[in-house]
Amino acid sequence: MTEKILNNHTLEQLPASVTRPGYDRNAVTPGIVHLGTGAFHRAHQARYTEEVLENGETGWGIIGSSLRSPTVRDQLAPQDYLYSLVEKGNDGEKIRVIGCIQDLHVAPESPRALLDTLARDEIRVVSLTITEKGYCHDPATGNLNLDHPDIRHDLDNPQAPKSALGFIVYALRERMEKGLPGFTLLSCDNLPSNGKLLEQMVSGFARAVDSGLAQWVAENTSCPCTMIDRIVPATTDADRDALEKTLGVRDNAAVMAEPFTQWVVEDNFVRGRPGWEKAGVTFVDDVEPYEWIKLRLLNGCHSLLAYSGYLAGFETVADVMAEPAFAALAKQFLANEASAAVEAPEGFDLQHYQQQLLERFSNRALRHRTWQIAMDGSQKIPQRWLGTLRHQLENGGAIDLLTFALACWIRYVGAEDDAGKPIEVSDPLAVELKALCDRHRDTPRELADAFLAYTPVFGSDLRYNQRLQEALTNWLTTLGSQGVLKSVRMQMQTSVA
Ligand code: CS2
Repeated sequence: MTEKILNNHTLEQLPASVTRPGYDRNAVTPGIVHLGTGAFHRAHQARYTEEVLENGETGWGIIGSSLRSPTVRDQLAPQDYLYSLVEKGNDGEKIRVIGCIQDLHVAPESPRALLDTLARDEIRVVSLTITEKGYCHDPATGNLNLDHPDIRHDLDNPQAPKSALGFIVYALRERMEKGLPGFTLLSCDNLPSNGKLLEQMVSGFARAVDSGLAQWVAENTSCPCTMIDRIVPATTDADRDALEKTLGVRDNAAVMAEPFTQWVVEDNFVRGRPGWEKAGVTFVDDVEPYEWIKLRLLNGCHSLLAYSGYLAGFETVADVMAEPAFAALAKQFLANEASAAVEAPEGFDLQHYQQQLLERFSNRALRHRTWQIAMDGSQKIPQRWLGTLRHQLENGGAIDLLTFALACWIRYVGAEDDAGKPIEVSDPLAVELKALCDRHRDTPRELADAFLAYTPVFGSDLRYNQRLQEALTNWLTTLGSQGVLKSVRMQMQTSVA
C-alpha cells in the first residue's frame, strides 16, 4: 500500500486547524532564487514570503536550490513543493502548510539549469543560506580564500561551478552579456555585516574572473545586510512520525521551529522587493547593532551551551538549560560578558532580550541537539566570542565564561567527551584542530598557547595576551581534572551532586 503524502491532492483533507495556502499557487511567478533551501530557509524567509503571496503580490515565488545534496528536492518534489511549518512552544503547536516554493534545482545534477534560472530576467532577488563556510572566506580576516578547493574549481569551470559565489558571478556574467539588469543578493546567514561580506566575496571572485565583469557586478547588484533569527533544529524521523498522526498524511519535508521569529533587513534592493514589511520584517538603515546583539548574545550563548553541554553528556539545549548550574551559567554569560560588548539601538530593551533568550533556550518542545550547534565552530567562534573577548580585554571586563567557553570548544575538537566517548566533530578545520589537541593534550599551558596562535580562527592579536593565556590555561586544567559538569557547578556555586 502506498503511503498518503502531503501534496496538492491531499491538501484538502488536512484537519481544519492546519493553515494552508489561501492564494492560487498557479498564478504565482518566480521572483526569488534561494541558494541553500534547508530547514532554516523554509521556516524563516519562506514563511515571510508566504505571507506576501497571501497579500496578493504574485510575482515573488521562490525557486529553491541545493548546492550539494538532492535530499530536500527528493522530499519536496513528490509533495508539489508543499511542506508544513510546525511552530512548537511549551504551550502547544501551530501548523501551517507553506506553498511559496515552486521548484528546486539540485546544482550538482545540472549546474546549467541553475545558471539558466539565475539568468532569467524575472529573478530580482537571489538569497542565500549557505552557512558560514559557504562564503569560502578566511574566518579571522574575512578575506576570500582563493585557495579554497571550490573556488579553484569554479575559476576553471565557468559552465559547471560548485560554490554559491561561482553560480552568482557566472550567472551575472550571462545577464550582462544578454543586456539584462542585475539582481539583489540577500545573505541570510549568521555572519556580521553579512551583506558586506557577500559583496566582498562576490567582487573578489568576479575580479579573479575579469575586471570589467567585476565593475558591472558592482554597478548592477546590491547586497543588503540582514539579521536573521529563528531557532530551527534539524527535523527528525520522530518529528515526522508525530506530525503524520496529526495530519493524516506523511510530510517528509516538514520543518520544526520555535514560535519566535525575527528578520531585520537593510532596505537596499536594486530591483524591487516583496512587501515583507507587511509580514513582520523590520526594514532599517543600519542592521549592524541588531547583528552584534544577536551574534554575541544568542549565538554566543548557544555555542557556549552546545560545547559545554555536549561534553557533559546533554543531548539538547533544553536538557542543558534544565540543569540549574547551566541555566545560571547562561544567565551570567549574557549579563556580565556578552552584553558588555554590544550597543542596543534606541528603544531596544537588552534586559528583556536576555530574559527572552533564556526562555527560548528552555523550550522543551524543541529538540535542538547540542551537536548540531557545535558544528563548524572554527567558522562561528570569531563572530560569536572573539569580538566580545577583545572588547573585554581592552576594557578590563570579565572574561571568565568566555575563556570557559573556549576551553570547552578546545576539548570538544579534541574529539572525546567527559565520559571518554569519541565525538564526531564536524568542522572544515577538524583535522588540524584535533592535531593541535593531540600534540599538547597533557600540558594545558602549551595547549592554550597553541590555540591562541592558530591564526585562521584567532588572528594574530590574541596570542601574547597574558591575562587570556592564564585564564584559558586555568580552565583547561580544571576541565581536565574535574570535567565540565562539576566545573560549572563549582563556578556557579551550586552544590556538587
Ligand atoms: C545556532 C543557530 O546552529 C547554530 O549555530 O546557534 O543556528 C541559531 O539557532 C540561530 O541563529 C537562531 O536564530
